Amino acid sequence: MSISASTTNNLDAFWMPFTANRQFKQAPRMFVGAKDMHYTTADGRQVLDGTAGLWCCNAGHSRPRIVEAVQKQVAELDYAPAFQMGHPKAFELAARLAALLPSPLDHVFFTNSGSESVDTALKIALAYQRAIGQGTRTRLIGRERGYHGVGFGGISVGGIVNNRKTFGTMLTGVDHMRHTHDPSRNAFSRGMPEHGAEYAEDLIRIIQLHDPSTIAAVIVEPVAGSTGVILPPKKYLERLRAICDQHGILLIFDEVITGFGRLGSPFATDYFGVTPDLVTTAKGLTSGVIPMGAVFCTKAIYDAFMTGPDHMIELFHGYTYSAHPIACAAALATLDTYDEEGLLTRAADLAQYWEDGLHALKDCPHVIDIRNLGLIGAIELEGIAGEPTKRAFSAFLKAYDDGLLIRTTGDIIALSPPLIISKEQIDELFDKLRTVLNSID
Ligand code: PXG
Repeated sequence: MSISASTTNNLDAFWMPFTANRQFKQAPRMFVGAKDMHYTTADGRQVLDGTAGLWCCNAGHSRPRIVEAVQKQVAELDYAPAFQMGHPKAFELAARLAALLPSPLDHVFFTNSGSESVDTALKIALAYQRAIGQGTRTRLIGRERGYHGVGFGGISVGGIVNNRKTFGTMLTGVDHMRHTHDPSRNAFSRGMPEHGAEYAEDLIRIIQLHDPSTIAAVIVEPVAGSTGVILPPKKYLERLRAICDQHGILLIFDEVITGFGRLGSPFATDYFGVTPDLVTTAKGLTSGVIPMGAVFCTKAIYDAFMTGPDHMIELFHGYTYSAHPIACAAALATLDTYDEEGLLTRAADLAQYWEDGLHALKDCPHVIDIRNLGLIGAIELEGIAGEPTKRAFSAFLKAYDDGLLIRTTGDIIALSPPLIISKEQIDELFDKLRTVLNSID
């Protein structure tokens, strides 16, 4: 494909999300194709995908089964009303997903993104507490440095300063636990950090401040991604679960990035052996091909709503595109691909190899911490004095020039390749990254 066919000479109109628009428009980076582990750039280069797009293309790119399913579905049933009507694939997908999650997480509410999944889970939590006669429980608790998407619900419980500070007061009645990042004790940990289970006790402080009777739910990412990869200390999530149980508080795991095989188990709830009351997902559900999200809840939560006259709507919530037929077809074909290729557990087989390759970068210039779990990696660089984010962004630009896609947030490089990556490609990824780290200022 020629550059002129795939780019435009007017880049002005598109206000790009989470992007340095002026910098980008001076030197655009355009992808025009993707296959398996690689993107193709507008100038015809192959770029190794070190980030599964944005943590979403877990099955790799343009996988035949998914492509075919989407093509077929759009010609067969393009859209069906989501309210008071159904279509078979929505029920088939919900049943397959419910079987994939550990019991009792056996009901599914469909959305179109991680942000919508978060809003949905928070609303279900509030409405559930009211439905069981606990209507005083209106507070929502998140965590510092948490990322739960960009809706007002998500930024309210989220804890990333730049995502919040310009958007007013957001939801009221929200509080935040402290984050679990502790480089003084845990730097260069391999896998889960040893120290910090006691940070869960911060929830007790918040409960004592507000009284448990005012708190509906706690939401955390089991592994925090967007903030630059923060892993849960050993025993931390178990302790959060126990505190929530003790005080009648619902626990929500935001599995938008950990869901669908990222850690080597289908979900983080399997990996950590801690079962929340609600799970939010998106991204890997369709391997990024069609926007879709899903919220899982326990039977107890679902059943609490199934009261009153049969003809009454039980939950006044939903989206025009909830369980969109094309998204359902993409998700079903994605689950087939995951099954056929064992992708939901493949990261477990690669995790040690990945960890060894990643931690071998410890001696590169500027590296102050390395973190990993499953097929997630993070390399924290020392920021340039007075110019935060600049060093990591230089690494991003250099990596792109060298044929590797990485993500950066602050001065942290985050890696989350498609789950189909080979050992040779893991070697290639870290070789390229070593060259990048050795060449930036
Ligand atoms: N929750 C979590 C835990 C996420 O990671 C969302 C919610 C929101 O999802 P949507 O689909 O509304 O974007 C996310 C999204 C990155 C990066 O590079 C991470 C996300 C999105 C874009 C980039 O860290 N996570």
